Amino acid sequence: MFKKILIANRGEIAIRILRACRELGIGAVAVFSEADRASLHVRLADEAYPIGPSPSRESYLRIDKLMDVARRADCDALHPGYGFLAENPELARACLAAGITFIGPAAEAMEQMGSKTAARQLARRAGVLTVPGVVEPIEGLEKASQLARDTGFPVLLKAVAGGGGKGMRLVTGEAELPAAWRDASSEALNAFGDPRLYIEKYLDRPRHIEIQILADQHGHIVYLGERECSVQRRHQKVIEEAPSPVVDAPLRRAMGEAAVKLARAGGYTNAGTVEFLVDAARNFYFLEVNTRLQVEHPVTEAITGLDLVKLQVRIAAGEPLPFAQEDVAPRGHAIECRLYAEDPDNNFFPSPGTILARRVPSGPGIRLDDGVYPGWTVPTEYDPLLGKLIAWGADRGEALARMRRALEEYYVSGIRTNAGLFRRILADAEFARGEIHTRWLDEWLKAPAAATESGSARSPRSAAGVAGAKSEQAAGRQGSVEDAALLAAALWHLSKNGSSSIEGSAAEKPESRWKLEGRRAQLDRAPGR
Ligand code: MV4
Repeated sequence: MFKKILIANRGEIAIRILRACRELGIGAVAVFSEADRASLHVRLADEAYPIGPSPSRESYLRIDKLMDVARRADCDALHPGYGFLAENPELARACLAAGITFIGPAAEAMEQMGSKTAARQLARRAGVLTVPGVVEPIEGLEKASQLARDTGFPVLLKAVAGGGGKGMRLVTGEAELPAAWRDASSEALNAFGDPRLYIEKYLDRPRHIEIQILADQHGHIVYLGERECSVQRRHQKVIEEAPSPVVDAPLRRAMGEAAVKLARAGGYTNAGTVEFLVDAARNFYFLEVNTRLQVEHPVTEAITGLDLVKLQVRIAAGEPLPFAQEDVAPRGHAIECRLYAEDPDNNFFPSPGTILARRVPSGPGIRLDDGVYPGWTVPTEYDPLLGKLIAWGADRGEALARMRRALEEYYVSGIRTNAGLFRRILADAEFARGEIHTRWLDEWLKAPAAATESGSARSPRSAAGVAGAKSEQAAGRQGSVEDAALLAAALWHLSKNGSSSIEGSAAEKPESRWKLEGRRAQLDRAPGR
């Protein structure tokens, strides 16, 4: 087993990985940018090393700096978390060259899945159904026009190097193609440095359902059931749950076996996710493979009782999977809400700032994976994810009830969060019935009040829509009154606790004593000392 793991990430996922290290008796080494000097992952780690200025280009995305720390701190493995360099084959290669184990699949597997057309070819070879369309990058507009007609409109132009909706354009007819081609191509070049596009038949309002897999280095591959991730806003997942309300045992088995076939054909190892689009008739089509641990992995952990991060570490260390497919017995239902420092009442604008007070939910079936503390300032330079709230219940009804209850307990002041949005979504009758698809949230946000009042009927431009906008403003006002009252209570509480607490609180003075102590103790230690 490894002695020391470099955690090449920040925030809640760095802490999640650190916790796995602790349980395995492995040293956890954190890295931090200037903006993250006082971040919780730094405080909790056994060692922490600076890797540069706040912009991630100059810190968390610098392979050379990460490898330098890994070598100097004598790490024998590296966990990339998600985002940043997690799916960059160059980091896996650099680790291999330095004799440090990369906790994830081989660089070659990441490369194959990184090209969406190569992944589609692999799926076809493995006998897994893909969305109709092409499996080769398209040469130019002329060819595209022919292939779009062959596929049949409406089609989607997608970036070969894509993912996450970037470089994607819907084309409903021949006339739209030239402009869409130009736009998608330049967006793809901008985002990925690769302008190549391919074509898929457009599916209307599919569900996004993904299969978690684990593959060891001895040819054992298992699937751990699915996650329903259809509640998304602009290609960002907002709520995930397991199992999916529409997947029964035979469909789970069919999707799981398809995912395993694909992983086997691609020589895949470690944890991975195979994404599918599922249409209204419950046909499933391969979409893409995520070659990393995902944000939403805790819902799978909740229903399987497995620790995915510890399993990733053990697989990377060469251990065989400690169980077989027939031992995987999902139980109950889990749901996750992604808590963001953003303002749903102001177009989801990021709301960085200093957290003044925070009350964490707990009790039966509740897990909070976050990376923040009162007095800490949410930096502006990264994704403003505060953490994830996960509720487990014996069935979907109990999981939803626990999530509603936990959201009532959750309280943060000093910044805006999207917790209120979750309270409203969890009160929606359509959501409660599991009647969701990939465009559900974007449509729901256009008429939230109509949705919560009637539960389903909504027409964004109707009178109900206008009334909805009004009541949302009222809710916003009520929210700030509530915030002010709670803020006053928190300040009063602080002032009651002795003279030093108010002057000494990080909310008042960023250079507080305890922060300085923390730095002295941990942050500025030079590697190797
Ligand atoms: C699609 C699709 C419909 N038909 N492909 C969006 C991001 C990228 N990963 C794939 N995406 C989609 N691909 C075909 N052929 C609809 C989407 C899509 C979507 C997919 C998953 C989750 C949310 C989504 C929101 C809008 C569109």
